[in-house]
Amino acid sequence: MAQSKPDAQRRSRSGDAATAKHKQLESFSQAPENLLTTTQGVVVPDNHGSLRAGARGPTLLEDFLLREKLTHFDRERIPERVVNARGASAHGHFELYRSLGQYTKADFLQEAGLRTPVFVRFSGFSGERGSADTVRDLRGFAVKFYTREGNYDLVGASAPVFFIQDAMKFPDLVHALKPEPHHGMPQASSAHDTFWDFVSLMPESTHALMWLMSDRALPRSWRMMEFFGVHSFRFINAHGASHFVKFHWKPKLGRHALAWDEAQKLAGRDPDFLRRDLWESIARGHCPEWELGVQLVEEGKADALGIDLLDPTKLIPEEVVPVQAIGKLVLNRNPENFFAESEQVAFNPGHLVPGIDFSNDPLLQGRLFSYLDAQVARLGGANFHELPINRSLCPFHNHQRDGLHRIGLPKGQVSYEPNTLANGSEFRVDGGHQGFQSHEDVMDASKVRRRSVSFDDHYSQATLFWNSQGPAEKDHIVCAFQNELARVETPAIRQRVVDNLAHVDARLARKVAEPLGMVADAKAAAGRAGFREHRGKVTVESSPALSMESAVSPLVTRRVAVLVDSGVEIGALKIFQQALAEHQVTLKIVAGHLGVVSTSSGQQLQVDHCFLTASSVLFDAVLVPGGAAHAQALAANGRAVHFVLEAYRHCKPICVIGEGVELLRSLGIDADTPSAEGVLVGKGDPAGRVPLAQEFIGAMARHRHWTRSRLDTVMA
Ligand code: HDE
Repeated sequence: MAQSKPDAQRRSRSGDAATAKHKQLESFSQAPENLLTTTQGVVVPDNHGSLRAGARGPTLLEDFLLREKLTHFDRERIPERVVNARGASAHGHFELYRSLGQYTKADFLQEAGLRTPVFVRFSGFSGERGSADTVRDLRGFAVKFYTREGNYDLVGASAPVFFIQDAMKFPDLVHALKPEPHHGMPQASSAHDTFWDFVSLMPESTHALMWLMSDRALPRSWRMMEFFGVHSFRFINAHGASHFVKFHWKPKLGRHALAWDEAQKLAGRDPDFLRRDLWESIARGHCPEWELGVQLVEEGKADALGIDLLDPTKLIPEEVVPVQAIGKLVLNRNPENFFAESEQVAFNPGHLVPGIDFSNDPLLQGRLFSYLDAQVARLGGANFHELPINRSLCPFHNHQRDGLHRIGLPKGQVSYEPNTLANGSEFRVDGGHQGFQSHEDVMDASKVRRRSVSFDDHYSQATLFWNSQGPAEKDHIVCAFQNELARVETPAIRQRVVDNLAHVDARLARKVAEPLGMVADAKAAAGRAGFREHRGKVTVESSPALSMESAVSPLVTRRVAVLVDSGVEIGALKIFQQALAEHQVTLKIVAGHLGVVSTSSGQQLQVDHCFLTASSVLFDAVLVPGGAAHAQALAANGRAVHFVLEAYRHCKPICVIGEGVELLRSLGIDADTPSAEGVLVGKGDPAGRVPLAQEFIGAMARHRHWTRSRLDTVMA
């Protein structure tokens, strides 16, 4: 690449005297953009061929242009993250709604309206860097707040609970989940023997498994996901008083899932589906937003809750401790360089600011070691904090020095403390009351390698999650367990899982076991090591906040496919376009070919996508306008038929107008039966167009109509 102008200008300004050399550099900075140089700035005369002994002879070792290019290329890859390897990011800000001074002295949480710059990375837990976005997985949501007191990282996930209770088990969990070591399969999938072998022997994973098998693991968009801080942290106020705090990120666009069949097809159609969705929405100015919420528990009242706040397999039901919204996160700028920002960003739950502190959660405590260790290994040394994306925006000063890839230029003689040489008077830091003060926890305990008995309840919150799901969500969970276990080759592993499920809910276990040809036996699970009969205090029987089913939410950025062929009647289409534009919905015209199609009134309609590339899984809803010739042509087009059937099977809103109804009839879909919920038919008469468009908007606000029955009979 050519030397960038700002770099060259900076270099030219560094020499004070207006010497001949200075002039020469200035003129270099105006060199054409397409001038190619080596990394030393030497112009490359020809980038198409190496230096050879004769046009047909061997390449010469002295060709430093070739060697420099290949040497750099050979080192372009760095190790991917050992977990959460696949992800993408965005810049934005966090704006505080009201002062939290009562609870925490954190500077960025004091002043209502204060905006703190953030960088957020979304990720999938299990897949490698090149895996697909829409696989069934836990998702990561890591937020770096560039505060005035230093960087604060909130490194969270799409479930409020995790699979294990102690950091000691993390490598085992990850080894079991990742591709099996002998053949390196399967990629980005928990549906294999080693994963279920491990979790079936670790009943503490049951609650997190319920989340992984639920719709939460198949997001329609990262922008439509709820995220959590998982562990209990502490807020510490200016007087040293402590509250336990659990963090929640609530999406403004609501929480929505893909159908399982759709997620699998999308992994092939567009493996970048989620990162593309984020990128495109920000590029179009639809900036995703989340509210940050906190559940606060006074330190002295934690025991009365009956839920051990140090156990990361437990949540606090929102109905027991309400979530208070404290501010909003807005993502409004795409990164400029994927590697420099998304790949090199280094998150660490140990990046804290004064006023926020850890709890003794043994999983969190292990993370405090692991992240820094991982960054040093991945980013090649101790100076990764100097990379632009990791640098704090507030000034920092210490006496760390040297190391691989030192970028800064620390000046002066002094790199130790205390000293008098730096500015002539003594500089000493000892035991002051400024800066980060760890919460003064009273400790008087024996050194033990043992878990608290309060961690023994492995099932009651898995049952709470199950009880809180709607009927369709329960069906999806059952199907997910069936699907995963049907791929497990060892019958004894399948049996252990269904036996464990019998402790969550007898009906769930029975339904999962049926197609596997098994009978769930709760007593068998009870006899195994790791099983504990202990059930904690039941705080609530069901928590509506855990269900996503009844969510009605804004339509902003949803995508509608309009299927057309020659002779399409566009009177109604125009009304729909207007109505949907008010909700910032994107309409795309899909036809048998690109270019234009002729409408029934002889106009030319521009086509956005043809059936070769447009699949129903890339859209949220389908609209088929009227027009006799157009409807007949679509009904005879296998790809159009498949498009509608698939959208029906994935429970998406479908609206057909006028003769378009022929298409539905030919597919055997009767819009009048209750089972065809979300399928709308309009006559196409001018008076009915506006109400029909509104009805369609209402159906889209529901996102999916999961209650459609007998979906397995649909041929798509
Ligand atoms: Fe992580 N985790 N983790 N983790 N984690 C990493 O950090 C680790 C855990 C999470 O976008 C690694 O830089 C241990 C829980 C996210 O860059 C690594 C334990 C939660 C990301 C690591 C956990 C997370 C990571 C991989 C158990 C949900 C991606 C390379 C003690 C709250 C951050 C790296 C990004 C990444 C270790 C458990 C979330 C190896 C040892 C629980 C979102 O350091």
